[in-house]
Amino acid sequence: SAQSLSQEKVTFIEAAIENGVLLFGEFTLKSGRKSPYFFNAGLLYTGSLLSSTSKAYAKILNSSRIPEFDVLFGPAYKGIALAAITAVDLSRQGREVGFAYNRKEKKDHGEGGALVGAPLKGRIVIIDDVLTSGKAIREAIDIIKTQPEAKLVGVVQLVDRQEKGQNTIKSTVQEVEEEFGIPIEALLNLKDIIAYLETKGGYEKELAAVKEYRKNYGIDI
Ligand code: OMP
Repeated sequence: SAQSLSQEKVTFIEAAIENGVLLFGEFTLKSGRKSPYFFNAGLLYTGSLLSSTSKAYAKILNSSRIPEFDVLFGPAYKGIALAAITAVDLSRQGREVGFAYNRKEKKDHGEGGALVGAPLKGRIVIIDDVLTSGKAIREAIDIIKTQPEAKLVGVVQLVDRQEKGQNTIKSTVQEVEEEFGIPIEALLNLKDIIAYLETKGGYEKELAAVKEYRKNYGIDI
């Protein structure tokens, strides 16, 4: 309900709309789904937007929703910056964790290898941008799985679009949580975005389109 939307979330959603990070229109998603809204984390490009984003990630990582961990892993490309800023924020609060990411391209000189940063050892948390069908997060999990000394303990997304997964009628979150035995948390979800639009008013057309989309691809929430 609208009442469950914190002032923090309202501020973040408003900043996202103002800066074109959260857009309404017609978008074709990676999964092929045609969506009336899109969240582009690549447009979080000012210091203040990055700062509020890292603070929100850090808050979830410091909560009991995510277990203790050693390394934050940010999948290329958007996850890299998100994990980096969050590691900085945690450090400023006196909590030291490693930061690691992957390259998309293989490199045959210099430091070599597809992984950069902290060794992928110990308990790993993945930080990423948006969760739709789960393809992107599964690719990131596959990278962690190639590391024998790494144990994935959680995932934090910027936005959970609360959609159906790839193969079942379950939600993506349910599917991936069950398959890998880990919690998946998000700073924002579709329910928050809908609650915001309802509270704010003036978004009747967008709300109708988003609700129609949710009928096709959403999960019961
Ligand atoms: P799935 O791989 O289907 O879960 O889609 C998630 C990825 O799609 C994200 O990593 C984004 O790159 C991209 N995406 C967005 O950035 N914002 C959206 O609102 C929707 C998508 C998307 O294509 O589903």
